[in-house]
Amino acid sequence: MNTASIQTLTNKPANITEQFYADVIKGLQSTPKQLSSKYFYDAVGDKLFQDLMNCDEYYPTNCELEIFTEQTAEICQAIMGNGEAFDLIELGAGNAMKSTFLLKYLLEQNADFSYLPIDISENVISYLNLTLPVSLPGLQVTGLNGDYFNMLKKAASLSKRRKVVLFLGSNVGNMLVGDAEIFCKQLRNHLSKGDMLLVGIDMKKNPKTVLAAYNDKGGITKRFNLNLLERINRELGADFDVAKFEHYPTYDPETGSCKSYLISLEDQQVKIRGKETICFAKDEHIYMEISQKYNVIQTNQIASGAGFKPLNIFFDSKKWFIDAIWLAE
Ligand code: AVI
Repeated sequence: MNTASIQTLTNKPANITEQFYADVIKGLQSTPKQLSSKYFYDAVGDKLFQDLMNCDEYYPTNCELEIFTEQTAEICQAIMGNGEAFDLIELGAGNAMKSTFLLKYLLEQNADFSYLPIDISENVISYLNLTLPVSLPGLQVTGLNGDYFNMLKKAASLSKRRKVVLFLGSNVGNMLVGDAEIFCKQLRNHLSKGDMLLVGIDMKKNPKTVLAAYNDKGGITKRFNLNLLERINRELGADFDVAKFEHYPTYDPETGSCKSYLISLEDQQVKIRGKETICFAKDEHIYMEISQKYNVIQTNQIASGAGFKPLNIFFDSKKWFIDAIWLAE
């Protein structure tokens, strides 16, 4: 039996907690107040996001899963190109549930490739290192623990093979449109001509469907947002009373912008590390997250603007979600 080759390369910023503290203070001292959704994902947040992906209203995961299970061969043919060896790099790999369908098919086809999952969470990379050898014997895995662009540089230094980057799950939607454009340009700058990006993007659709996904009846999204306040309590010694904040999701069908806020239910003060005092007025909001929705024309424009040629688009059966393949020009 083949065994997977595993390697983990760590590049953790020296003081993650201090960066978290600085970002939180800066965000809560801004007008309007804001917190970065990248901090949603501690151990509790990871678990809540898993629950969210399994809840009825949160459709993006199932839509993308349908694309990956129903169109595996077509996607793999597109990324294999002329059969030249390649590195399959996944940004924010998580549990690699969707990419596992591709990995399995590529192994069955004897494709010459390595899998390099990149994740900011050391837990995630350890989890992949533990589970992938069991589920996919023979897979060459090099887990890269760190931020996307530093780890892409690392990947480029490890091999000169063609790169195929996966950026799934509509993570690009968690950026403002302008930031997504800049991000795609930066991504292109870390790639070479002929490399590919396979990107999952959530489409504009009936506004009620979108809003329900970010306002599930079981209250998981609410807890997911409030968990960031609890994380600030846990890790930065703050005294948020989460019962005094309400989850408020919005969706604007004109712009495709779906935003989540927490609303202060009363005038209140919160202390962080016993030294910073943040004052909230009743009904004041904290901007928590954007989950931007697009149409195909917009996504093609982002691709061309960033130096990619849109090659293929794979839709789910409802046409609610796409996985697009862009070729670096
Ligand atoms: C990770 N990201 C694509 C999710 C989304 O849909 O924006 C995060 C999320 N936030 C609330 N629900 C899910």
